[in-house]
Amino acid sequence: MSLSKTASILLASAALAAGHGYVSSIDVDGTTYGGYLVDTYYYESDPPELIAWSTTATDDGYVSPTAYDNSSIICHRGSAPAVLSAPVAPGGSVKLTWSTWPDDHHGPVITYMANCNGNCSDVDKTTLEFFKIDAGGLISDATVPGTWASDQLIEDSYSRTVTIPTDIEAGDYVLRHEIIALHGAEDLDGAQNYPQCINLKVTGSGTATPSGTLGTALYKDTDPGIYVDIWNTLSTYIIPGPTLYTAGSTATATSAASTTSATTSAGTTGAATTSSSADAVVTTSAAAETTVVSQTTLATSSRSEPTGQTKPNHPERPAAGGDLPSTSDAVATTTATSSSSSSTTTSGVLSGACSEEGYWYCNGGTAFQRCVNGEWDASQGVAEGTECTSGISETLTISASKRRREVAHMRRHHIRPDLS
Ligand SMILES: [Cu+2]
Repeated sequence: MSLSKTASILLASAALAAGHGYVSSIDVDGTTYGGYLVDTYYYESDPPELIAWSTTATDDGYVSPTAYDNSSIICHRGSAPAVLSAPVAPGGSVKLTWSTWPDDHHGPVITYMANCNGNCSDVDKTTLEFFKIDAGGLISDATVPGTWASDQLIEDSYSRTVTIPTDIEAGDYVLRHEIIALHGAEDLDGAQNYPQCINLKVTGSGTATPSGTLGTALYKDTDPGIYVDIWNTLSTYIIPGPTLYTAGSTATATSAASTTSATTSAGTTGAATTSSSADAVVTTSAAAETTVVSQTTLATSSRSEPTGQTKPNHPERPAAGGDLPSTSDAVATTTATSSSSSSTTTSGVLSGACSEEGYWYCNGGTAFQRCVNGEWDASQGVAEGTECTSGISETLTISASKRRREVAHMRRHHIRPDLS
């Protein structure tokens, strides 16, 4: 690498350092623990023992969707297990407080747990299987780009409090907490993941063993909650990752394969049920979801990122005026409220078993379904003014109409905040 390029990267890193944040303290059932202060501890020869995992992300940077199949996505770049664990009772609370968070980095805040099946301090992170215990997404879209869980986190003094499921079995767990910034996510691979991990020792006499998903299988760059244009009004935002685990559900490691998504039965009934399931997704990912999706077989593209250690360029905003491919007004503008969907989803809807987990089915350009837990989920209409490319494929492609794209283009120029 040339000297000048090295210098410019160093400058970029320095400029960034103030921008983002990390989890700087954690309250577990009332006891406060220090976070891994990456901008301090990384440079110390003898950093303190913590419940928080270390990372090498001294740039306060993120993990790009191009590294979703890389171990960097598990607990951030260069992460290593924490030595300590915080005891917590089932039903207990964990409050994660970030050092700071930029208010223009809107997006969901998601928390998972994974059983270490032994001491977490020497666990192989690539074996951890995560189940989602908390998720906040789009809270209100009254004003583009919307009010997001990240905004709520800022409001709550840069913190979010999550509850440990009341029924999980005792043992050592990694808690994986993450903000996903979507301010550039209208471009493929424009989302930014900021994962953080801590160790917990769950006490009690629970018996549930939720099935989980490997960190490297949590997301795909084309997920509708990852590749999404928040600079257009969204009727629905689908929080990425496997389904929320709720205590008392029957989704255990042994039964997950035979359970089905709670929304599957809505598949043939058209608009009314479709929109209600979409609403459930907008608020939280909670109510209707009772199963844990096992996605360990998700296809991943054959990328060859070396280690994810290199910080990607920081495209906080795409270059102004650049013409975008027709698919970029995209995927997550999916909505069930389009007037056309009510009449078209009644025919051609797939139901029952499917074999290609995670694949999408576009029905006649106007509605789509996904293969979830081995079954086709409910049909949803595409947003007004858009259409999907018919057929079954790994990627759902939704093209915007000419008119819609012009509106989006204007927003890109005039409404975007100037981001650092
Ligand atoms: Cu940023």
